[in-house]
Amino acid sequence: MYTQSMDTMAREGGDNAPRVLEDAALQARFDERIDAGGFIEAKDWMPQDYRKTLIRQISQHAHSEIVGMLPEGNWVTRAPTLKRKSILLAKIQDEGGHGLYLYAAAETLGVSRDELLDALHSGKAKYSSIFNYPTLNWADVGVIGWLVDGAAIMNQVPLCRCSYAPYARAMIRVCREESFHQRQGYDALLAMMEQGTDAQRAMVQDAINRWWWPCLMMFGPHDADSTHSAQSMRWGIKRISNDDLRQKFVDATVQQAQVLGVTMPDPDLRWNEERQHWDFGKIDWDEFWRVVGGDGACNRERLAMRVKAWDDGAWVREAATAHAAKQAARLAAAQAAQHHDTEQLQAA
Ligand code: FAQ
Repeated sequence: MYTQSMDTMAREGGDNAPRVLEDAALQARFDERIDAGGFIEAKDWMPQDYRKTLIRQISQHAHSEIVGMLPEGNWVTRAPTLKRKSILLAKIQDEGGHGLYLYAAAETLGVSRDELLDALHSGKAKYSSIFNYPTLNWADVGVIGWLVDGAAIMNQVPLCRCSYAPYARAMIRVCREESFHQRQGYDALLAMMEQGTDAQRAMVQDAINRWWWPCLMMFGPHDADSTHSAQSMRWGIKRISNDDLRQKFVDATVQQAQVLGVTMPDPDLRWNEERQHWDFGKIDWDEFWRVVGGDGACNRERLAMRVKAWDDGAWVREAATAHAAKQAARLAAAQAAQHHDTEQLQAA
């Protein structure tokens, strides 16, 4: 309080010089730490734009995790065996947990979970475009594990070295779990390809044909069209660019597709000896922006489901708040009684 009133007096008097000098010193210390590849903790000073960028990215990521539970949730009651059902349940539960770690990481930046969820429910906040596509058959669940979790890991491993330490720490745990998710997806597809019928093999190929391009879109627009990349890379929030991550994903995935015995729906996909990378075709960015803008196949359904889950859970939040208030009242009464006893003892 005292410091704040001193600040106000300085500004009212028009002498802002000490504050400006102090901010410049803090900024210099922040820049030095970032340039040295160091980490920023929640209590450290940080520029407002750095804080804003992190809140935006971490909350979009958190929303993606919990909206991402919905496409697979669609298949829990129809999983082909008990084993696959329990694996799927555990995976979906993990995604919910990732959302919680990420909301908690965003909260360390001074924003409340209610504000973040309100932005999601009102349609203001973005979440990953990939979760606005439908899951039409069981192979879609395997493909989500293999390709969607695969793309997520490719993007998230560098985030374990993000300059904002609470986000980086959350990502370490998330990546460990995502790598299990990817393997279970690949395993489910391998079972269909190696032990399945022709119809089941056709289902796998059909699912890959529908998910391949949307997965490439997950990495975001080309570097040249990416609003935030340059600054986020300078701040060490993003360590590898959208296009480089997309290329790494294609290079890793094409080989896995060959082992699986499937093809990618891209006539331009071919090995480039000179680049030592796989070349691939043009991404339909009109489709990407249409889906990001809210007009994908499932945008409305996904948002309606999240809002319903929030409304249905109101009684749990109300019960927990009432319980916490009762506990606090009991504690206050006990402390008051103890205080009263002490006073009486002292008076005696
Ligand atoms: N979808 O300037 P950039 C998962 C937006 S988790 C929707 O390049 P940035 C786990 C972007 O927000 C998947 N919007 O942006 C799982 C920005 O709009 P804004 C999520 C997108 O932030 C698996 C605008 O375009 N992962 O899958 C998308 O530097 C299975 C301009 O773009 C993360 O969130 C998109 N795909 O780079 C769960 C990882 N791409 O905010 C269940 C963390 C871009 O200005 C089942 N996030 N936009 O209005 C990131 O790494 C980055 O935020 C990027 C985008 C790379 C996604």
